[in-house]
Amino acid sequence: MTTQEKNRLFKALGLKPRLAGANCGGEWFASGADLIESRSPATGELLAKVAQADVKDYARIMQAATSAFVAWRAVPAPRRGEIVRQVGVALREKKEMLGRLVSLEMGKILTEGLGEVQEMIDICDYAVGQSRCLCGPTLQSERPMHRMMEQWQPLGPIGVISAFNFPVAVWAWNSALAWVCGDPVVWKPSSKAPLCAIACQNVVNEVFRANGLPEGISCVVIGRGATVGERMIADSRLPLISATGSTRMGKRIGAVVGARLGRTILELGGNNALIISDKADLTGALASAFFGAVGTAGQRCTSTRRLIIHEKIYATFIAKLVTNYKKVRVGDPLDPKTLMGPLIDEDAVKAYEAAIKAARQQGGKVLYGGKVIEPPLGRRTFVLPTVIEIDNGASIVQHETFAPILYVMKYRKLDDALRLHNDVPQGLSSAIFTDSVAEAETFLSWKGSDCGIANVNVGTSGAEIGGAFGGEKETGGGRESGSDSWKAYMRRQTNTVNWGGEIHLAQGVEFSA
Ligand code: UN1
Repeated sequence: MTTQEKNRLFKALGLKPRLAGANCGGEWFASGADLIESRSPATGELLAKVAQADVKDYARIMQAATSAFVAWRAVPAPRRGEIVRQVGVALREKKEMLGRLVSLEMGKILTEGLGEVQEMIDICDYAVGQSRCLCGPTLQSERPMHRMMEQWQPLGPIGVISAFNFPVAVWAWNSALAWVCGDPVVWKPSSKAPLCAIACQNVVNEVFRANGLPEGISCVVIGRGATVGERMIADSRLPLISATGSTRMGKRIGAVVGARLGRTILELGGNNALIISDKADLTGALASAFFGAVGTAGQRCTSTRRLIIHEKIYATFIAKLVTNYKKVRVGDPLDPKTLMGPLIDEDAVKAYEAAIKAARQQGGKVLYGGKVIEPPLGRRTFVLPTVIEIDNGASIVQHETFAPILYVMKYRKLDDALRLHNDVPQGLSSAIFTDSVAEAETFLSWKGSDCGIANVNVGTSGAEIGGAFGGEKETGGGRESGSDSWKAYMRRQTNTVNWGGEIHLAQGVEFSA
């Protein structure tokens, strides 16, 4: 991207070379002395410096969010939906710019950057519809002339902690739903992608201001985990913390929020496998495995990390896969010919190298890749996508490495494939490729995949927003986005109403003086 293009992009999204990291609708502020430098993962170019929020700024944000809750919860839900509809329109207008910024700051290729913005638009649409359907059932009372029902009420300000790899979409999944549910949002984005957060907040601010809404319904607080993150998770004014990140981080959040009996939605590590049966359409399986493992440079929670391939087709499939890998153009994420951009930073490259070394030591055989490549654009963040043949039991395979490393292994019987499949600590996404109904249904049955997401003839990554998103085991157990995930953002209330006048105790209990 030329300097001129960058300046145009910055102007359109309200970004400047020097920014402050806290906002609740009005001016941006931040009194922290330390600055985050946002640098392009591809070139190392300094994009902007962001002053971090400190304790005082956090207090100001929380003050705004708690008072905004009182006003926002009183706005009828469909009206809140109308505001979210307008956010969706504004995002459509800025889609190209935001998509470019995601590519520039995070390093995913442009089509994926645009796809991520599309996810924001989609969840806004979803939330608009949901705003008229925040409904509970009416239940039959055992008492005469009584009615029972269930209501869903706004919960309070929601803390959202998001990761670098989806620097805008995951926030939108949470915010669009939280807002229609009547909850303000306090967002701590990843310090590796602060500009994406600032740009999104600027879009939302314009819509909220045009509607005369008070400050505090949408808040951003960019700061250190030790300062801002720790305060958020311990803060009982945030009844729900929705966090995306590593399992290590999630265990800490779960413990602190659990100690105050708060709620969490945790979307943590995945170790997603794709089973490829000898009864599969291999063209589809190949395309899906390739996108799942190489897409986003393997930096999705849902990235395909393991292929469990039937022994009959193993050699042919691997040969085709490696042919595809050889054609991957690694380079500038904004160049339309590029298929794989850089990793987020040098630490990610170290993790990639360490995993490959460990895999070799643990008996793995590198079938393709395994190398850091000469930096095409200046920063040592470019690697070759890698295929390693290894046993599922190797300890490196049991870990999620956030890099384009794919472990491949063979199976003979479906039961063995399922055992390998589930034999990891994580449980986010999974898939089988097969044309056999029996195999497909087995995979989706109680003895099949133990993950939160299980697909047939669809890869592990690239989930639509309409489904509940999340996983089991060390993935954390929460659900975001579609289906009935909205319920986590509301307070459930059971109501019994006596319209007959006479007092009846439940269970036939008699009690009178
Ligand atoms: C993530 O990696 O945290 O399923 C989110 C997908 C995306 C979302 C991934 N829709 O790949």
